[in-house]
Amino acid sequence: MKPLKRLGRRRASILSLLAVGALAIPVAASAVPDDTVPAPAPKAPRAPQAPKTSAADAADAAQESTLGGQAATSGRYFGTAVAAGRLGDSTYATILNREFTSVTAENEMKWDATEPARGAFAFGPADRIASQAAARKQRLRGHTLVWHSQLPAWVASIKDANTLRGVMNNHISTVANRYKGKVYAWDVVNEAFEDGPGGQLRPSVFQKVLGNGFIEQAFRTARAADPKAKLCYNDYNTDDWTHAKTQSVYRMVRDFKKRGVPIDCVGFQSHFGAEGPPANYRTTLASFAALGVDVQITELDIAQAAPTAYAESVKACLSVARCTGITAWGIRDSDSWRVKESPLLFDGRGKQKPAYQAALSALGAKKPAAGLPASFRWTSSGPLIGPKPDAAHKVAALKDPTVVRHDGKYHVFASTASKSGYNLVYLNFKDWSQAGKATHHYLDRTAIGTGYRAAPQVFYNTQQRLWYLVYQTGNASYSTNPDINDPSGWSAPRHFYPSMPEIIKQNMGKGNWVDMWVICDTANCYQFSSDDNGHLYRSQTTVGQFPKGFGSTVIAAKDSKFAMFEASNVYKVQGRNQYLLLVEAIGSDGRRYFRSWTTNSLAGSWSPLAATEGNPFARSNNVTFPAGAWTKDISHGELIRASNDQTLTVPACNLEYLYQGQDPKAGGDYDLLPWRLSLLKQTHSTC
Ligand code: 9MR
Repeated sequence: MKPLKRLGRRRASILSLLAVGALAIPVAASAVPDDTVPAPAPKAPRAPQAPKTSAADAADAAQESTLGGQAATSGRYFGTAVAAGRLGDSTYATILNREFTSVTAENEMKWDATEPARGAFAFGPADRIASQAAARKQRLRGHTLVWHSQLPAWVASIKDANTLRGVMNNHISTVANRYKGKVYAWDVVNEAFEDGPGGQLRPSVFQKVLGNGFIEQAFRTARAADPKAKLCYNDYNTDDWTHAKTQSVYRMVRDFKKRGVPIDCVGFQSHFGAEGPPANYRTTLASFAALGVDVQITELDIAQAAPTAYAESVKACLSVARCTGITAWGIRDSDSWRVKESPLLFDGRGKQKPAYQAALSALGAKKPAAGLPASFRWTSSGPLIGPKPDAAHKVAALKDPTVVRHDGKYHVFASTASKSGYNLVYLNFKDWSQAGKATHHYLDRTAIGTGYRAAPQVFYNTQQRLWYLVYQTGNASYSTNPDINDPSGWSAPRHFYPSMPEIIKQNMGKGNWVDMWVICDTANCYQFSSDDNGHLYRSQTTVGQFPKGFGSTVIAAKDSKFAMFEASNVYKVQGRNQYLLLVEAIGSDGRRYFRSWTTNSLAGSWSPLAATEGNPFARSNNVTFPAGAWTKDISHGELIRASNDQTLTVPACNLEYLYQGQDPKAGGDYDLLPWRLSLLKQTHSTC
């Protein structure tokens, strides 16, 4: 918004342009206010700077969560089975180290691997897994000490109970001792129960030779060998609460707890078909947990990796406080023992599958915040706020609004235009339907005072706990107020700059220094301003020094005079490492509209977003007027923000823009043009 005192100079410059015939669009001269002067025939406005997106992409990627990271937010781990032979595969290792916070040796700690011949222990591959896990600070689940499968023939053929007991205890002690302090939980006994309706123990060599007590024996031996490791019973087909096998395991655990047999956890392998977990899966997990043991999903894989089935499995664990973690049984489909069923979270090339996203969001990950669209469409209200003249304020127009929502109310500050000059007005209201009824508080009655004040910007400085009103007085000025509801609380104007920065003087030509705008990131506060001559200026100070110290003024963006005219807004886009710049331009039809750019850094260069007349941020050609096209100008205004602080954060979706428009037929004295405030609402928002 131009300062009144420069009006004569600006009008002169426009008239001189008209005189040399530089302007092609015919508009009745007497009806043309200088704010709607036609611009040169449209050239596609130039981008101020070359596009730059890679830094944003990287920053967004860094914010993305991982399975392990997301599980950790609820104190859980998310693990995977690993194969020692694959640790050298870089795709595999990259995913392993990025996503998982626990590992289980898929085969390397089993009996056939660790004691292939009696007393001849071999730990090479298991040690590699253990040391890599330690180096990466991943938990290690020990799998498994006593299992009928992958059992060397020399054990399976033992017939003598004392011999087998000795062999079993020695195996447990030796292996558990080897990984003492490294293994967080051991599957002490694996798959001891039969499937089917009987629910009895499987006739393994251990059961046949040692009797049913072998399980208790194994747990007691394991506890003695590594008293700090959690000791688990692990099985499959124990997910459905009604199954005989589930009930048998449940009775065993209940009995162990009752008699003090050392058991700390129960593992549910959870090798599911495409239908995923049974409906009563949560009941199963919760019922075991209620016995006083931790429960864990230990070998999760699901035929065809149905995303909902993965989500259900994850949510079931999350619903049980003592479900302490989830392990997927492998990383890529090509690593799986069920390779033909593609049951895992990553495809053979290591790409995340839909099941991955489903698991991640079931763990509570928020979807990456949506970004701004590349084009905009709006619907406009009719005029909502117009002047309320009183005896001392013969106001002809309300202009240049700034708005925040605080304490359940919109607080709007605007310029008042009248024959006697510009000043400021404040009003608040609960919703837009009441905006027209709100009381207008004229701020020239406060310490802000009379004289030229215009184009306000309001925000709350969270460090100083003060509201700031930034506005133009010829210099860039501000007032502060501890309570936005109290119009009389504003302090007298203070200047940000001792005088107009040199670079502005040099580039402003016949323009005006207008529309000061402050926005801060975590380190610095920046002040943007326009010159009605194609330049966007930027000064900076530190957050700590603000409001003092604005300097190092540079041209942040430039274009031709009318393509980058005035009324710039700069915002942070919520949830993104992105900033949005809006600048008011004068179109080929002589009407006001907004162009937009984005950047990743407030001190960086700006890339066009919707920045042409054909694809504008907001212009009469992308706005519908259900209540009648009351204006052709979409002029100086403000986005409705997501927060009121100095970061000037706006949502990426469902944007609303409070702007000034005017009756297209209006004309005459510029200061008496009938500007009114109206609201644009974004349509076709993608989120
Ligand atoms: O995934 C393991 C596979 O590589 C082995 O060939 C197989 C041998 O029995 O064991 C697989 O893992 C099993 C796990 O140790 C216990 N629960 C069932 C798993 C899938 O068979």
